[in-house]
Amino acid sequence: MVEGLEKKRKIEEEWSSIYASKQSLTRADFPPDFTFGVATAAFQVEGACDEDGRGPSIWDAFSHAPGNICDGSNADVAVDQYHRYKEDIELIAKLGFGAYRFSISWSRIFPDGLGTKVNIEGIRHYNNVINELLDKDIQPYVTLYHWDLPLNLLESMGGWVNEHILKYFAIYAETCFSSFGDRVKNWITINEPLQTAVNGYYTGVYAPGRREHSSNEPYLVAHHQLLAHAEAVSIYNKKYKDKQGGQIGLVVDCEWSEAMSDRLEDRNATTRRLDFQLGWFLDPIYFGDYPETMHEKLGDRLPKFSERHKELLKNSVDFIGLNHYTTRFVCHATDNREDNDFYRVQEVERIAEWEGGETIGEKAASPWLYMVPWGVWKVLNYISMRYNNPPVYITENGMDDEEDDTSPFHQMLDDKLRVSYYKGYLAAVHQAIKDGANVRGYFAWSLLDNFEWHLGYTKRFGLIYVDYKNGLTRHLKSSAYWFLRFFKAEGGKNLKLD
Ligand code: GBH
Repeated sequence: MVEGLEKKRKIEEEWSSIYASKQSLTRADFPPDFTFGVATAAFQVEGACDEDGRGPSIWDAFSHAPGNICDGSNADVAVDQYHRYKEDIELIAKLGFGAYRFSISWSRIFPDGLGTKVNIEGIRHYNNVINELLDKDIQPYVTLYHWDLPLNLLESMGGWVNEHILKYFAIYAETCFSSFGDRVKNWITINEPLQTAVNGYYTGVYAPGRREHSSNEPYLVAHHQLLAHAEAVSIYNKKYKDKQGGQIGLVVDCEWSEAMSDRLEDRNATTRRLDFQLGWFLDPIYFGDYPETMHEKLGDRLPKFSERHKELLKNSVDFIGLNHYTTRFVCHATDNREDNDFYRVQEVERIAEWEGGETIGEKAASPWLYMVPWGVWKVLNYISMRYNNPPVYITENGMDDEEDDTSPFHQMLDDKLRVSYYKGYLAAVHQAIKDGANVRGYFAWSLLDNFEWHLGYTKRFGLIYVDYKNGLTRHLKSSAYWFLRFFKAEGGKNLKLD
């Protein structure tokens, strides 16, 4: 038997007997105050790139530079949510979701990022969005930073590698709290700082596409994002929280890592892997420093926290937002086959496919995405165990289909694989709650097909299909109807289908 396969089959067997008992799961099986929402991010959906005083972001520059986006596209128009937000909110309401996670485009609020002059048009736009949501009884969950740094902050000072960015982020965050916090009760400072560090400054597949100083910049960029998060939270807690009565957290992304064998070195490698994803950001918040494993492997490359920073970071979240999509088996490896030094330094190898073709789960369209529902069950239990059961929202979960203009329309809308993904993953979340994990909410990624970063419009993550060839019209997929029924069983709201 090839290494790992026996273990995988054992886990699958255990999982399938749990799953068998959850076939008819509905919203009513989750706690009454559990939040169900859908998510997007400004750059991926808004478009209107130079309207109403918006300044350029690093993703505008990056996507316009030849070779960075695989289909040569950009997000100048994206799916035009800037103009169609009412229609989109209407759809969210119609499907029965009670929350919408979206992000604010920093350069709509401060076009050059510097925080000297607020762009009133930007404030007006998000006021409209927030008011429209509340009107429809949908709670806004607002991300302040989902990767679209004002371009000027990169060009004038190097963006996240420069400590001065903390000041500008603090001004921006406070402007949002004071402008919107009377109505927004759920704040997220930063989305997936790991990705900005690793893909922005290591592999270079995300903006700003840097690779040149990959032995230290990713760690600096992560460090400054953590501190910017903590400064923003401290402002919120001191000046706004009591008055406004909201909560604030950080969104991290984490695959589940399952040890390839019970050998100690594989188990240690798996811990290391989780430390380099999750512990990197959560250990400083809960324990006051980076994980020991990172210190061991990185030595001086890892920036240090001052005592003041440690204090600031400690317990700087009311909840953890978890973006989770997929899972890998992990083993110890010093002669790493991955062509990425980020994994070489960790001395881990990640496995999703075995010789002979067996995979860890069914494949989605993105090459990294395999459907492994039991992974979310395990990662939720891991977080609960390691960090003393903090409140967790799953802030993203979903899978993608390949854009295929040869498939008949009705086939693209009948996204059976996505339905089975959500059925499986929600059952696994349900099981984690049953085990005692403090899960408070769940957001599907994404409300609608959108600009999938370096993969352009070639991947479709939406519950709602966007017809790029016909005026960006929206069409519900089977998965959207599936959610509608999932809510309806409880006698949910806004159920009229037409
Ligand atoms: C999320 O990240 C993002 O928050 C969201 O904006 C995005 O649309 C969604 O994923 C779907 O991708 O191409 O091999 O370099 C999830 C974590 C990390 C998954 C980076 C994709 C790129 C791998 N992502 N990863 S690769």
